[in-house]
Amino acid sequence: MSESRAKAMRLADYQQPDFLIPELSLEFELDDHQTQVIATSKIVRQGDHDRPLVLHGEKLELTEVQINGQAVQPQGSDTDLTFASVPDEFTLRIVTRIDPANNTSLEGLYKSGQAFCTQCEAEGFRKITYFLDRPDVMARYQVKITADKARYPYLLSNGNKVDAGELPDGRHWVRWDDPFFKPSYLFALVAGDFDLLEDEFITQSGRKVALQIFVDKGNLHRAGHAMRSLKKAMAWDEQKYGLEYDLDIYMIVAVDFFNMGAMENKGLNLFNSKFVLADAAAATDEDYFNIESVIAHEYFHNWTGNRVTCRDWFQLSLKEGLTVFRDQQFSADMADPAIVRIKQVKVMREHQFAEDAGPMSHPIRPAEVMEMNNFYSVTVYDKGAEVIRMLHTLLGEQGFRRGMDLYISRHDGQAVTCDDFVQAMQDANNVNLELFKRWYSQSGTPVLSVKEQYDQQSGQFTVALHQHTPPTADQPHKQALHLPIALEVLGTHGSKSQVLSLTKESQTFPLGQFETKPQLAVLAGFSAPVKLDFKQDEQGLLNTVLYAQDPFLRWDASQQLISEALHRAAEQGQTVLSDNLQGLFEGVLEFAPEQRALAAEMLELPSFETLAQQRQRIDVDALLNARNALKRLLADRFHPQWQALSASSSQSYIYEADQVQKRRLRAVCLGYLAHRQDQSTLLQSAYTTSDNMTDTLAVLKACQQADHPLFSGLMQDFESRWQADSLVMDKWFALHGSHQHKDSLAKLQLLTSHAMYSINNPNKVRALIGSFAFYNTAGFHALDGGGYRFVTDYLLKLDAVNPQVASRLITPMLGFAHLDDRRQDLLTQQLARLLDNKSLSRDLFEKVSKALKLSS
Ligand code: B3K
Ligand code: ZN
Repeated sequence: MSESRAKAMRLADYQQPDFLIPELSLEFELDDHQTQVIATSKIVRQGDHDRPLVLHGEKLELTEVQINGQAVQPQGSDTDLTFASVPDEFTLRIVTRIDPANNTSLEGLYKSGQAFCTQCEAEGFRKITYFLDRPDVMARYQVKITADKARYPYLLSNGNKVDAGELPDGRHWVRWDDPFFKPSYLFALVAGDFDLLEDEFITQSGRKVALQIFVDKGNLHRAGHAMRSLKKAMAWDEQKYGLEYDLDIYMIVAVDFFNMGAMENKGLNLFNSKFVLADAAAATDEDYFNIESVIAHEYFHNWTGNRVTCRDWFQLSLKEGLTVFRDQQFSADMADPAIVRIKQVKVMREHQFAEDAGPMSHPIRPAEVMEMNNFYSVTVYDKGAEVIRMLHTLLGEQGFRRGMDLYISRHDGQAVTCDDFVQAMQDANNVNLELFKRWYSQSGTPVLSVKEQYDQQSGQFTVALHQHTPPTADQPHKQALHLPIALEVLGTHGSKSQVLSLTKESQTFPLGQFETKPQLAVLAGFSAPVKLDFKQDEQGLLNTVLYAQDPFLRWDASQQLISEALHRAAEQGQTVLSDNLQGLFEGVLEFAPEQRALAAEMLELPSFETLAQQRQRIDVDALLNARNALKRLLADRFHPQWQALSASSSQSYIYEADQVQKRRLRAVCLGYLAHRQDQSTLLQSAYTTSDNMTDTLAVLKACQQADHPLFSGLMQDFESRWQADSLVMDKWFALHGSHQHKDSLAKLQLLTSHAMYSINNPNKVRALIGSFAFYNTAGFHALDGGGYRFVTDYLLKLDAVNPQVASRLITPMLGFAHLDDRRQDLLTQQLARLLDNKSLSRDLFEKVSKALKLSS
């Protein structure tokens, strides 16, 4: 990689664009290897300067350039095109050729199966034509697409279809006009042959919007849930935020080759088919949930992202943090809010805390970026959403809405910054959020220490809070943050909830007078993204589990109790079922039939990844052993209860709350039962009688995790049944990838040549290799270094095909400070091998170089 490509961009260096491009006309003549793009734009100099015009462009073959109709010869490089001197206002015509069929990076214009499609965020538009490919340059787009009519009956782009025609040679063309100014990252084009699901939505002001979902031929019956989700999201945004859809048509296209979940292009969303297609036989409850949430997320971007967009990519959390928060609110309204919250907190603890603790640690508004695609991170998205949630907690529901209204009305049609957002919240509520803004520039996970004090004589109960953020790879010094701390005080006469506002390093708060020392439970609803350091005895935690009002607090207390027991067992090399732990499971099992969903969450042991984030150093083998041993002990001790609660229901599958809760609890129970040798009949029959993917997968997962002898037979049966279904086979690949078994690496090797596997398809790579690296703890961290070596070998191949996917897959190799010296050495050696590769992508280079610096 050349030196220039390794340079980082800094937020502090931001400058307004020297030129604007208010109008752009694009003409595409589609061809697998020789697509011609004619871009005609109106360019206007900004301000009084004579600087050159420098357009971005990558992997383009330039065939013609004209300024105001006159041919010119700009200076080209690998990454840009420079026009030394240009008029103040002019028309630029650029003709380029591109090769979509060989574009395996899935960025720019590429082919997914037989269809043409695009992905431009963040900086992919420059692979389509030379342009000012930055979000603060917004244009009105007119697009004409020409292609063979038989192979590509649908030719789609943003906005409204305004004209169409046929050519004598079997080709046809369509013209699209998007009336809204937009940055280039929101441009989209699709051409292909699809099945089409159509519906409509009447907005609150009475406008009719045509809704269209395009799916691969034969998949129409799987698009209904996505359509229902879209309509729910449209109605919810009107009701919750008064935000109405603005175009006459909203299109969604599902494709099989996609780097991420989905993309919010104006009026023409592109989706990974995994987040569109669902039917009972092939999709799980979790798939149904995710589809609803991703469809909503992309829809919500129409206002938070598209109408009000980002000034520069450092501000990505402006749209992503806010839109994740909005989709979280939506999901909480559609399902059980406590369960939805628990799911989000697990993501924070398993993945975001790990990112903060590793070499890629960055604030939600990064200060320095080498490859923007590396910053579509759990920090920018999920911690970004936590920051918005804290604002919501501090301002209250109505205050937050006032802030949103002002933000939207003040900035509609603009490209703005995170500061603009906080300013709107501040102005609408007459509060000072200066200190709060630190969340945008400070990385790291704060540790909140809690000390309670009870004065026997006066009955006064107080709490002393102290915050401390340990240094991170990117920032050695940290400052105090503004933290909303929601807590519950459980006295003999019920419980009292309140939110404390911690603005200093240490503060003491009086909590009232009590006859006897009450029970304190801190961080209700996970009111701030922090680690909690609150030494409580097991009896106190048990009380919280049983008596707190907030279901999140109850779950969290159960997880703390179990986590501590597991760490103790790992340290002592011996796992026992203590009285308190038994008491916990007895208590939860008692209310499990009434509160199924919450009980299921409590009965499940904390994941290895969550446990790993709770200690500075972990012993991988000891912790894994302790977790498995506890599972076996619990399997035996509560055997009759697991059996009773795992009885299957006779209802046929529908995706609705009551059924979802039953299936979830049943899956947890099967997970324990599979650890006993006498349950083969029950497991086999649960597999055979299942009429839906949720129950089927529950059996497979249970057998996989317990390494049950039934596993391989069931997997063979599953494969023969589903071998033609690409999305279902991803589940099968993932089960193999994460199967902790002595032969797992050999199996993995074999599966990379399976007929349904392809290194070019990100879903396959994530399913097989991703689930090995992220979740096959024993295999990935094997002490002979085989797991690390395998992933590194694979990354070297994958990086040449698709750097974005490679860069996501490397995550588990980066944060190793908490591993033992031997594993740290092994990982360092493999990272050094990657760095030795001179053609390593900028994506991987940024991560690997940071990781190696950290460890030295
Ligand atoms: N905005 C897109 C993500 C684009 C990723 C670019 N590497 C999806 C979303 O967050 O809605
Ligand atoms: Zn998004």
